[in-house]
Amino acid sequence: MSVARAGKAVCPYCGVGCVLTSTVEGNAVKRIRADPADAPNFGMMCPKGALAGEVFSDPDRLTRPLIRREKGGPLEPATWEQAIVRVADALAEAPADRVAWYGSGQLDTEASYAFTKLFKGLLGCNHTDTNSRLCMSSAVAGYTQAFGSDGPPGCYADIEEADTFLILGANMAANHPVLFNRVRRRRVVEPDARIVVVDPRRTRTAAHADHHLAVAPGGDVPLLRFLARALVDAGEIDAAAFAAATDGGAAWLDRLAAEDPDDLARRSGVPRAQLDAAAETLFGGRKLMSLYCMGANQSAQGTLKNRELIHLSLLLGQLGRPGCGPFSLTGQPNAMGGREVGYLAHQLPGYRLVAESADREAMERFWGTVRGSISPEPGRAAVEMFKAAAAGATDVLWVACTNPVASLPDAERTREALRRTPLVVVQDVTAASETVAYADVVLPACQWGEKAGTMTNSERLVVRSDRFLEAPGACRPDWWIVASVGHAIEERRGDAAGRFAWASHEDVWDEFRRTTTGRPCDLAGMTNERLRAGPLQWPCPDPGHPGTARRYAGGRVLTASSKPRTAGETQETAARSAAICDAADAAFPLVLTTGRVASQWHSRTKTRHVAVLDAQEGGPFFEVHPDDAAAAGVTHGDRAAVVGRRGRAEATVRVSDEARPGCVFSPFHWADSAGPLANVNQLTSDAVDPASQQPELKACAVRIEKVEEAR
Ligand SMILES: Nc1nc2c(c(=O)[nH]1)N[C@H]1C(S)=C(S)[C@@H](COP(=O)(O)OP(=O)(O)OC[C@H]3O[C@@H](n4cnc5c(=O)[nH]c(N)nc54)[C@H](O)[C@@H]3O)O[C@H]1N2
Ligand SMILES: Nc1nc2c(c(=O)[nH]1)N[C@H]1C(S)=C(S)[C@@H](COP(=O)(O)OP(=O)(O)OC[C@H]3O[C@@H](n4cnc5c(=O)[nH]c(N)nc54)[C@H](O)[C@@H]3O)O[C@H]1N2
Ligand code: SF4
Ligand SMILES: [Mo]
Repeated sequence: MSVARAGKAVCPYCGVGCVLTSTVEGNAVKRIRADPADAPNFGMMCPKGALAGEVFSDPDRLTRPLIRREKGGPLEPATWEQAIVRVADALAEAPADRVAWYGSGQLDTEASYAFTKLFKGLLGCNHTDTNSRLCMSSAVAGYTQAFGSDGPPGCYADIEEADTFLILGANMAANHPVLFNRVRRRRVVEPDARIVVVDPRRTRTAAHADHHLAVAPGGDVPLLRFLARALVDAGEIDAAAFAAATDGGAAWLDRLAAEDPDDLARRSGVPRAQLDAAAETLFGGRKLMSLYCMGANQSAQGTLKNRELIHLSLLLGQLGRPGCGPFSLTGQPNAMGGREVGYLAHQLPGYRLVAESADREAMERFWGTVRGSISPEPGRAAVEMFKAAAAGATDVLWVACTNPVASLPDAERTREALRRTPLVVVQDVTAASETVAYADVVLPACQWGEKAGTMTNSERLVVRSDRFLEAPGACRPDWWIVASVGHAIEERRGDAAGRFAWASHEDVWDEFRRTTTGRPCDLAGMTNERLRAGPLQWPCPDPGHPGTARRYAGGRVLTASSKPRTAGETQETAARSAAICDAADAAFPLVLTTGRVASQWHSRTKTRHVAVLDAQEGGPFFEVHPDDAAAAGVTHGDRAAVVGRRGRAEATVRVSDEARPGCVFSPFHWADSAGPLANVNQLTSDAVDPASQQPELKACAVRIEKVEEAR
């Protein structure tokens, strides 16, 4: 196969989805440029993107399939045929409810669709879920409950028109840097623009805020209700218009009127005067754009936090208007695409649901499978999937493009799930993933640049990436690996349907795009030819359609009544009773929150190879407020343990008044390979949001103990 001398691809890191052009010499990336012609980055990129060519220098790169003949034995080299037969036989022989797939928002759409078709279509198994459950599922639930459909209403270009940015639970300066540059530039162009940041920590993002509200963990819902109440009390709201334009709005306003603003302020953990001042940035018909991420989603109240953010836009009557609206930032480069293919346990392609009989029948017809072959029961969501596996409920667990040992809450249970499951299949690019150590079959995949494929960024923009590098050894594109297993299972069954007989990624795309015809995320008009020419935003129903920047014009949404729905009383009551599930007490007086730093990506399988990035943080750390450090008897630079109800982790103490008193922050980038106690997910709680099943990774109760270093 010939390889191009330059290629365009979506940056392999965050959901901003910058398009990067790589110049290639030999089989190595020589230089990466952000092409000014390409949306959405306008010639910008951050250091991670600029240095993304260095990830190819991985000494642990997987280059051939590996098989472990028995648990405890060594991983030995194998051929693709041996590996595929081993996986296909195991999947075909196990009962459909004893197999599971755990994937990733970093897989391209083609691979994500192939996995969904293999498990839900061919095997009749809905136990498919991904790290998106740890990431975006509260946003999915929030949008779907409010608008009758997932997916953001607006687009990045709203940033250039907004007056007030409400950035909640998002450290954009570190984690969506190019998009944050657009926010900052807006304030230069329009000096009257305001930034309100809601985050317990004084982050790099908060440093740019006009108002930093250092919310108490679990305090977002009362904080957002306070802002809503302030709008009403200031006479900024046309209550009759709001009630008429929404489903449930009148009752919602009544409940809001019954709240006591002082009580809301107290529960938010932010002084009333600061809240009053921040509320004023919403007055006078100013255009509000809310930008939110894991501080909103990773919570047992994640769905309600999303809904309260949506309520603010509805109250202001701004849904569907340029420069306005609720905008959920996606984390991974294809977090959106995975939702479109329907890989979460309750979904089917094209924003369909397994619980809807019409949706199941449509997909059974499309896939040419027997009527009734798709189970009507939603499968196990991520946390439930690993709990079940740890309890011995699973025979085959296929993990692709994610490192659950490092990233799922309650790491010791994740390890137990992997030890206990008879056949663990791990499809990855590097043995640096902690999860590979638990694999019985390792499937080596191509990484970015070594394969072509399609991804959707935060603003529904669908981008095709080129292949411009030769993959090492026997690595194969993810979609090819799935298709080979699907084909082998059909052959075993004597089924000649050829459902996986795709010759290229373009064949997979062509099939997938047709599943979305007439659906909310309609991308049927995005032919391969068009995507080769440039990106497009959905909905894009036919090949002549230009794509859609903003949905819900005139405030009309996809619910039965076309009106947005407000949250119900039961949901609000539940949120009031338990702000944090794993709450602090005398034994565990502090709240640990976890997240990210600018220079590292998740479990560091990529960024550890980029010297400049890796040098930026010394290793795992706990950021602690001076008062809490003093109370625990630790000082800056000490080695300390953070101890919680499920385990402990150790790291270096950073004393900083950027921390909120009572809160400890630790990044989750360093896991088992950085030392036996580096993995902060040994502490995190598996409590989940009841609607979204998203775990509460942002809050668990801990105490700090000094560790005496052995001399
Ligand atoms: N450099 C870098 N960039 C990344 C990633 C990465 O690993 N590294 N990962 C990508 C992915 S997958 C994702 S999902 C995004 C995540 O992007 P972000 O959501 O910005 O990242 P986090 O650091 O996890 O959490 C954001 C903030 O939530 C705050 N927070 C904690 N608890 C609460 C709370 O109760 N309320 C509020 N309001 N805030 C709270 C934390 O203090 C933190 O500053 O980043 C993407 N971009
Ligand atoms: N405590 C705590 N835990 C968290 C979070 C938090 O804020 N706090 N955030 C959660 C969130 S939002 C997320 S998104 C997750 C992320 O958590 P993970 O998904 O576990 O993180 P990564 O390190 O990105 O793992 C991706 C894996 O895919 C491999 N890979 C890269 N490219 C390819 C490819 O093209 N094909 C294949 N097959 N493999 C590839 C990489 O080598 C790596 O092993 O972590 C979650 N866990
Ligand atoms: S902002 Fe995100 S997508 Fe853009 S270059 Fe940086 S990491 Fe890549
Ligand atoms: Mo994420």
